[in-house]
Amino acid sequence: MSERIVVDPITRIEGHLRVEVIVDDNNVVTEAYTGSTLWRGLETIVKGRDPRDAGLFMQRICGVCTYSHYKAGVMAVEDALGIKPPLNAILTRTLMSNALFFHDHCVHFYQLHALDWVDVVSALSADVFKAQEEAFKYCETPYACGADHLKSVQDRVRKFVEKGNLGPFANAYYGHPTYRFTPEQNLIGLSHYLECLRIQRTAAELMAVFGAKQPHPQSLVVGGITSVMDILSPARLGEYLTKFKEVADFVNRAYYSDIVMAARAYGNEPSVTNDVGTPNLWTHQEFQYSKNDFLFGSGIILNGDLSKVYDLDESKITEEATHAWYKNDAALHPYEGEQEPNYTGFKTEKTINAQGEMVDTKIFDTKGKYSWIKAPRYDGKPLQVGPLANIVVNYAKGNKFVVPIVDQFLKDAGLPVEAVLSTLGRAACRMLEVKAIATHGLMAFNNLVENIKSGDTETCAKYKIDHKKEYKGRYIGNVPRGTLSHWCRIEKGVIKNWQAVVPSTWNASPKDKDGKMGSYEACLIGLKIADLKQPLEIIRKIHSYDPCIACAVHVMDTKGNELGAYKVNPNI
Ligand code: NFE
Ligand code: MG
Repeated sequence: MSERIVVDPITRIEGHLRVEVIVDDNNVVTEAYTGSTLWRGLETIVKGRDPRDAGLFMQRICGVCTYSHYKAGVMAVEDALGIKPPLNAILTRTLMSNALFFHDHCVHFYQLHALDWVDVVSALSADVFKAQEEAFKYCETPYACGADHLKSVQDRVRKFVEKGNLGPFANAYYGHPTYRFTPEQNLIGLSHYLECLRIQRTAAELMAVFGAKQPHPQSLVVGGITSVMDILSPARLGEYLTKFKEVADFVNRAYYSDIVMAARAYGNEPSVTNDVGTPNLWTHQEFQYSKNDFLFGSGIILNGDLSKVYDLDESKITEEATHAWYKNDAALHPYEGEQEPNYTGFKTEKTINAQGEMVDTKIFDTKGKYSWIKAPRYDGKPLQVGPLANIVVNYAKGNKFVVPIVDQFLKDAGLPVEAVLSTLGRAACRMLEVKAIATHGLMAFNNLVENIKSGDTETCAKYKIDHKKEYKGRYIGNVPRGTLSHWCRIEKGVIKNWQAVVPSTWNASPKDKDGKMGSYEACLIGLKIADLKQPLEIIRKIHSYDPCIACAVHVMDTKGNELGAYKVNPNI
């Protein structure tokens, strides 16, 4: 008999995501549905507004990758108006992207994902001397892994446990049979979890050097940047360099070695090695470090075939809403996109609860609409975006910055390149993305200093908006969760339409009209779950994408009621 497992909400992510799967008699997933239970509507809010304000509105899509949408909002308008920002502005924006990726990926792996791999309770029984020795297997100069330090980590966490309160470590399935680390390896991971709390603050400060604050930096404008005094100040430049090196050191000596340790320990755990989700991978160039060059390039891989990388044809991008709570189901190009809500709610089914009573249960209406997330498609196909796509596409293209880092990792981890196409590989690629930034992210810094020294101090391009003209433009780029695009149309000097097609929208997409799944759903099919009451395998897989549902659906309460109605007149 089949059984339904519901995980709602998936925690340790941004926003509200519900997962429903059906498992067969062998506990193998045969059907999967992932849906967002929250809508925000930023695309609607900007209609009729001044395009110069779009970036500031767009960064409110999310509280995590605020800079992604800020930059995308500004650059989509620049593209529409034909503005070319000066090199100093381009390079400073890249330095801010360095900080965003450092912050995002370190926080994701340690604070949001690590407890899917690291059993904190087991770490308390580790022998600290053995753990100190173990750390040298993954790094020549291990980070925060001396026996004394590890003992202090155990003492700090034991205090929580003795109080019967696991604090930030609560609500995990400790002791689950798919945990693969030894107590000593768990202790190494736990030590780095605590260190990352400090490092993420440094990464946030790194953003603030040229962005004024983090989250929600403030220094981009259409045409360029406003942190003019900062890029001209040796003290501020020095501050950037010091903080960058502090985070890069953590990436090199803690994050890298923990992923090598995970790859060796989990390399034969079927729940993280067997699938890639959607095998169509898309990434887009980002991290411009000179007049024409980018750290990461663009491309599309279809059906996991690494021998061919295709160029993007933007006209093939659509979003449809057959199974999403919007009025128009049709597949529309983002320039024509719509987002008028049409909430049809959940279905009610009779089920037997733990007490043996028949009760009404709300479940996804899987034949109808079941998510606020639309279904983006490329030439009708779902695409997977994110660090896995970025690293694999760039590796397949022979990117000179990416290939040596990936090859070294595969050697250290003892894995073939195909192993990267998996849940474990997704965690590895996220680390490899920041490893590439830690290694090469200062090219933009050095070029900025050289450019200023050559006498070019320009920071903003001049432009005019002609109210009689119609404009359209877009930003496509790579942000921490993958390929992000913003598409805008401007008429009579104000925004006529705005569409954000966001990484988590691609990956968390519901089914389309043909029943094709997004990557979250696809990666769950065939998954065997050891204990239906502790679905850690589902959570680990979904967490590996670093879901951001606030981004994906860009207000309602938990019962689906309207919270309030607001009328904004943009002309006042
Ligand atoms: Ni809210 Fe985001 C990133 C964007 S989401 S985090 O990265 O854009 O998919
Ligand atoms: Mg959108």
